[in-house]
Amino acid sequence: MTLSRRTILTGATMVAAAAASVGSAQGTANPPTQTRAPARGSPRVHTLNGHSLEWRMVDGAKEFHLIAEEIEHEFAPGCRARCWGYNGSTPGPTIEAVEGDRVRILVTNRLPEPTTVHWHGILLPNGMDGVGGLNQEHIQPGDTWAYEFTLRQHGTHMYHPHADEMTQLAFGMMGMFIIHPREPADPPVDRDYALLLHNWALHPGTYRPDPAVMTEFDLWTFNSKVFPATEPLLAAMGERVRIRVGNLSMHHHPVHLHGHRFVVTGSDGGRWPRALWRPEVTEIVGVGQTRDLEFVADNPGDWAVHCHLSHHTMNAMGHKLASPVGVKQGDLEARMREHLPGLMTMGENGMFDHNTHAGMGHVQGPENTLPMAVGDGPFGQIEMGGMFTMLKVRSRLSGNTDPGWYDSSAARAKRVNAAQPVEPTHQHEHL
Ligand SMILES: [Cu+2]
Repeated sequence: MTLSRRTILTGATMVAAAAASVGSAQGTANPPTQTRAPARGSPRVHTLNGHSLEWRMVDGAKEFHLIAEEIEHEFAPGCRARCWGYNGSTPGPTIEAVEGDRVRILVTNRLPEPTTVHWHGILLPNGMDGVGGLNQEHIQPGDTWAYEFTLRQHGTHMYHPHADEMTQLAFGMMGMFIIHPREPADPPVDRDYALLLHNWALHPGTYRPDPAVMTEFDLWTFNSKVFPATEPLLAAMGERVRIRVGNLSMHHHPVHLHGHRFVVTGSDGGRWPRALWRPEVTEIVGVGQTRDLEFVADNPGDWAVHCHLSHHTMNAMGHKLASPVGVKQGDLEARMREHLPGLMTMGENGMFDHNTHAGMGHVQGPENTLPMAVGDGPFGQIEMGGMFTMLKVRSRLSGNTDPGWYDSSAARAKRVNAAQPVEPTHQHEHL
């Protein structure tokens, strides 16, 4: 085993595979098959890297079936973990219904411990609220319970266990619950995306999240994926786009969109009156909150969409090392290599070099651990991870196919020959 400079950076002990090999998910039951558009004029929600839960009409109610179970989850190629989720995925499938619907949601517990489901933000009878011990007895392993209520509102909501939350949320149990309005939204949207924010304490070299961690997380995810495994958002020029963002992580996240202004049009409380809509380019989505962000895609290109906390657009890293930036390392590398073949010192001039090498796969970290920052772009390493994806706006798209990189050659920053700063003038007197 050789030490790498990533190891030096992270300070991570080379943990021998801490967990047993990750097993495959337990089977899922036959899902209902009927599905149809939720409401006239409303597009179906596109849950990035995910899907909506199918339902069938039974005794006058839309019947959904959630199966709580252990799953094998991939955050991005090179990083997997044994997580808990619903119907084979984390987050669980998005539940979509229409205001006024009667819904029945069967919940089967295939976990090794009791669970419940709380319907976060949904107005319902007290006995349907899903707080274990308060509103109901817990759902024991092997049991199936039915929740049934009529949807009296519309908006962007969520679902998650209200039983051993510390473990069950940390392991990935959550999903979106989207209620479309009975009347089409005004103005109608052409594309409706859903993103659920979460954080994971998947320590380097391990295969199961650590539920005891409260602040120092290793992975920050959009729909339980990290960049570059996060699916891009697509929009054709002129289309109105809604991004529904929910947050069931342990941190607040300022979600930032490049190239466009959006208006914040709603929250867990439903669609806001227009007088409350406000233009933003960054919107903080607090823990337990949802926000609806809407904009017209009117600026072609590949635009970054990300959390603006820079550590949230990175993958696992050490939190306790002194900063190496500006520290002259001299012949340290050569001398240490005598004892640690393959070692590379790093960080003297910043982290760019390290990110580039790591992103190209030249630096091996602990097993099952992604580089801090990766992503091949058209101009080199994007140096991102975690909560990062792209909005790809094009004059035309072919279905949901990724159109590839945008050709920005018509207007692109370029290198110029001007090493000295321009002499300051007194322009401020002549504005
Ligand atoms: Cu964040």
